[in-house]
Amino acid sequence: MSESLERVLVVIPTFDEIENLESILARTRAANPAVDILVVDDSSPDGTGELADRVAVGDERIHVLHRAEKVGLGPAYLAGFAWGLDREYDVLAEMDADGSHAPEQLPDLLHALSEAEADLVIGSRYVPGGEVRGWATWRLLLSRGGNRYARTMLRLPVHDATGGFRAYRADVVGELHLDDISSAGYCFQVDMAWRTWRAGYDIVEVPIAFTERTLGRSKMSASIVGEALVRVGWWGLRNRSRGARALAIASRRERS
Ligand SMILES: Nc1nc2c(ncn2[C@@H]2O[C@H](COP(=O)(O)OP(=O)(O)OP(=O)(O)O)[C@@H](O)[C@H]2O)c(=O)[nH]1
Ligand SMILES: [Mg+2]
Repeated sequence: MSESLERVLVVIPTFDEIENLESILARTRAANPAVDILVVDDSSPDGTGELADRVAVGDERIHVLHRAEKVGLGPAYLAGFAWGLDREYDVLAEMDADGSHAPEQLPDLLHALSEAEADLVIGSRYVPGGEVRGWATWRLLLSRGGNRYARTMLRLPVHDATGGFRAYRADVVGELHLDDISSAGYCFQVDMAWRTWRAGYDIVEVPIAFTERTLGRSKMSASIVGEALVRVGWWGLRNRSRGARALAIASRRERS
């Protein structure tokens, strides 16, 4: 990995993940000895936040951010990113706590971030070599349909824009105007990918095996799906012919 991408922060949002937390932290540490980890917990009633505090006592590179209430994945990640930007990490990675994202595959994402000279690497279920294990057909169709919708509406050349296993160059995250993001659910992932793309940065997808959680409950809901449908549709209609990416690239070239 190049010199400038050495300090990696893995942000793991949690809500009621007490059965999954210790295992995901141990696996992350074992497979990625050099990374720092930030658990962002929204006052989980099951005590996930307190458990994270106890684990953090034994590993000075695990940190915990406690938030007052559950307001969605997007705000949790934004708080985690702000924490990481303040501390000048080089890379901000995202990973679920439920075991769907294998921490053993994080090195593939980090490697692609430096070697493929990407600005954002998405661990993708929907590129050759990627797979989904354990989902019912309806769930897979929903995810694939949602991704096709985002790709078409936004003309975003990404196969898994809703995927939440990612690594960003922190300096790029700092450029994305995070202050005006209000997306809460899956839509947050699409929002971030689209912002990255429109700002003229490069996105690379690497194949991952996504495994349905075996413990705890999914937080996916009809309102999360509805939010994504409405917002992505609106963004697409509003921005159809603007060529924002080309403009962003041209203006960055001019500045450098
Ligand atoms: N801090 C915080 N974490 C959340 C919130 N909602 C979900 N999460 C966490 O975000 C990650 C993904 O949530 P899941 O419940 O697995 O939802 P999902 O992965 O979008 O849905 P599935 O596709 O069913 O797995 C998990 O680590 C959750 O604990 C929230 O409101 N706040
Ligand atoms: Mg999940």
